[in-house]
Amino acid sequence: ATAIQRLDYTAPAYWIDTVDLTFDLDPAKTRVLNKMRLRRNPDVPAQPLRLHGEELNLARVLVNGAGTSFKLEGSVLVLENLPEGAEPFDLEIFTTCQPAKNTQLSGLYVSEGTFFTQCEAEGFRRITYFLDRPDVMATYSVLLRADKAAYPVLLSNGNLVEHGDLQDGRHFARWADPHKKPSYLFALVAGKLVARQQKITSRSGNEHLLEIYVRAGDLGKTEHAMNSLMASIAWDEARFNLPLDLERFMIVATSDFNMGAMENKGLNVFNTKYVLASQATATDVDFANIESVVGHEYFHNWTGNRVTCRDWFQLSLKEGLTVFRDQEFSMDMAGSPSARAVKRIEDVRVLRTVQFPEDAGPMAHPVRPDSYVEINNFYTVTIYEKGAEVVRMQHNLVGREGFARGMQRYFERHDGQAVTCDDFAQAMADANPDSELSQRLDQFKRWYSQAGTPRVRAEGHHDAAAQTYTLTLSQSCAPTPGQPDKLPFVIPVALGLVAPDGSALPLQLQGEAHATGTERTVVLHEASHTLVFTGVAQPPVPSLLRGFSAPVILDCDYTDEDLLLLLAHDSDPFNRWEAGQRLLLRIAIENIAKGPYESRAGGSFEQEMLPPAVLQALQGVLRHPQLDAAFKDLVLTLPSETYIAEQLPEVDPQRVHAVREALRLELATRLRSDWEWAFEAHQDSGAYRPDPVSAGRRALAGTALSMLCLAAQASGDVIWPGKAYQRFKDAGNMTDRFNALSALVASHHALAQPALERFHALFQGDALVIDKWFALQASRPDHGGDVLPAVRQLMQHPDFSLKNPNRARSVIFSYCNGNPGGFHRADGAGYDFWAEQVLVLDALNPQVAARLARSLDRWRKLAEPYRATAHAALQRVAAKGDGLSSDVREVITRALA
Ligand code: HT7
Ligand code: ZN
Repeated sequence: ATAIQRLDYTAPAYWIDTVDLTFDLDPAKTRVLNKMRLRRNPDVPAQPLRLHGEELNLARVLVNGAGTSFKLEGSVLVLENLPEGAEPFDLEIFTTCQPAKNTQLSGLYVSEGTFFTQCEAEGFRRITYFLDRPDVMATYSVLLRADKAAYPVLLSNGNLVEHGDLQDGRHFARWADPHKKPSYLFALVAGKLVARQQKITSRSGNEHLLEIYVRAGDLGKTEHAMNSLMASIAWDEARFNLPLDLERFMIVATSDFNMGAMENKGLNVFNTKYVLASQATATDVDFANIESVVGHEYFHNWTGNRVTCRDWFQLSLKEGLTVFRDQEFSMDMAGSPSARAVKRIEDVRVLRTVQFPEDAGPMAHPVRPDSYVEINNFYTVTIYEKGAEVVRMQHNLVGREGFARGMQRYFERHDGQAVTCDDFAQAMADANPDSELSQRLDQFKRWYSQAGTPRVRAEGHHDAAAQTYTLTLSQSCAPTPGQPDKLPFVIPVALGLVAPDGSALPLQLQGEAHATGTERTVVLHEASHTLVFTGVAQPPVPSLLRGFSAPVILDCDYTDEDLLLLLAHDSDPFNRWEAGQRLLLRIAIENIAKGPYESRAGGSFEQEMLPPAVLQALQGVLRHPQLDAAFKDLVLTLPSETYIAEQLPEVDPQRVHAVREALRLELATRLRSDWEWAFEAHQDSGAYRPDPVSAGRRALAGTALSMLCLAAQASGDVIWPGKAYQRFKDAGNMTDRFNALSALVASHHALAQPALERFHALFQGDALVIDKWFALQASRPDHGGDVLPAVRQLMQHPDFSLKNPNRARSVIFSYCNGNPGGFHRADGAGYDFWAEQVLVLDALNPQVAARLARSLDRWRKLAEPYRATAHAALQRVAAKGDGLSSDVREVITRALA
């Protein structure tokens, strides 16, 4: 397959104004009659109509009711003899497809006896021939016909206009969507489902019907999703003045889904994982994810659906903006400043452990990519998470009110259109003409066009005599594929200065009449810039990039004492956490460098790694009377193996694993009585609520239990594993139960096995809980290479299926992506397993296979023998050549380039 280039964009040669679809639904052979009204695009030279299609059987093509000549060029239907001139004409296409055989889960497919569609990005062409591109927006009406007993519920986008019975036990429903939309937002669902319904009146007085459709036994698990939907609707109206524009808004849950959820207009389809929750079956993290994903898909109703993307290179226009909106929603829902900070830390953690490596690897691409082979490969953390950071920087440069004005300008200009990332930034700048964004818009837009994570180097110098503090900030960005040289970015750096006593210094730059505040944002736009602060009597510690004000790597030669000061006193909670992480990271890296690790592995590090001052500081945080439990939990969690590895020039994954495990053990044993206190002090007796404060308390209690089981395993103590087992048995909610089970499994205690068996027996038949059961075992800390055989064993379990993406992810992805210590084996067996699974999955579901194919993106960073065996595994997959999907081929080709 050839690469598609962003700069090759041309407007479509035809517009499609209306689409009238009739489906005769049958799993083996579904008939699709597609009647369209088209017209030539007068702005484009006359040319044949070329319609996309994939795996369709074409039966008939009529133009204005009469037969016409056509040809098939590969999968493209070409019509040359179309009416000339500007008059609209009718095109009727009759095709059939085979939903039951569709294991790719793109287009029309069957899941547990119910029909679903997934059309983003290019799935509509698997349903009918079409101009399957986001800038072709049409008005749809849909007639669904199916057997009534097997498919009692028939849904599509918009409003139900007619329904009734047909002969032979069949029935029909006709839906009309009042809004124009691109084909990727089309959806239908047909099956045996039940709905939780909720009527609401919006702030503007309009009435709406909200519905969440699930399988019959799951209705009791939809309350949280419905509450999240109502909260999302209220939030978007209150914060951005964006109301629900539909009489009816539906969510349908399916257990077979390639991603998290899909924002089809008025008919969102969700992975069950992001809908179903009860206190007995879902953890606090699940509850939070549901709120955020329900919000995300709902917010797409404006950012993505009302204003969509001109082409798929602009994907971040909707995804980056909508992630920013869902992050803000979750923060607003969380309430307190401290809970907001916790959410920010969690989001940044994802960005830095997943997106930064992507931006430094073979799949690095700009937020607005320049080319792709398979668009499905570009639903990446760069498009989503870095894209959200780029929107966040705009938000911070124009302020909260200014951002709301920019959004308003964006919708005034572009409602009903398919536009570009540039259009968004332009609206934001135009609505804020005096802002730094507006003044440096062209340079700011480099965030969209240049890949790679910029590094900011900070160097400070205190002049005691002059009472000045000079801070020089310089930026650079390493080459990425196809982009050897980078121009400077616009980098907002939020900063403050912390005095040796921990107080925040008033900030006054040379030339300013007086000090203003203790925090400000300086905008670094040159390669290097120097700031001189005056009135600084004693050497301060700079607190830089507060709240992670830009997606960059900050290099600053902090001493341990500097970091301890920030950890204890920084008024910015993000940087307080960051200081602790820097200290722990430094300790891990020093010890990784010490080697040889063989003699020190398995927790038998002779010398203590944590200096007393660091241990004391961590203890201080843990015991702090004011700090929130969720924040404490984040501070006391070591940087992940992946994050540590990313900081090293060359990675020996086993050494990273051994050092981190040993550090965890040390933290467990040396703070043992503090963990005991933390566990006891964070027990909740009241009714279960998944709010951030109670969830934080459960998280800290869970970490404490885990630490206590770890310490017990080393000392031979039986009390804490016993307590963990008891808690596992008696817990009143899944969070506590699963934390207890994880503590036993991670500490390799003998009680882990009976607990796992009991857990499986208790939740047999609940797919989402059984996914957790699989994932926990596949991601448990490796001891002497014991995880891979366990993973192979798990794949023999009767509950395992490769066809179900959630289940495949719970075992294979949990191992290959979520368990570096288990996966990166010196004998290369983890990589052999990976290659095997990529190839098997590719035959079933290329989208899921291509995601798995990304596990070895960073193979070039590995030390020997890992590097050579990883390389060989990649070559083994590549050797399949044309037998690979274009999805997997693109990922592997880039990795080997
Ligand atoms: N816009 C959607 C992205 C998506 C997707 C969802 C489900 C299955 C396949 C998919 N391909 C692309 C989801 C979102 O970002 O909201
Ligand atoms: Zn999205």
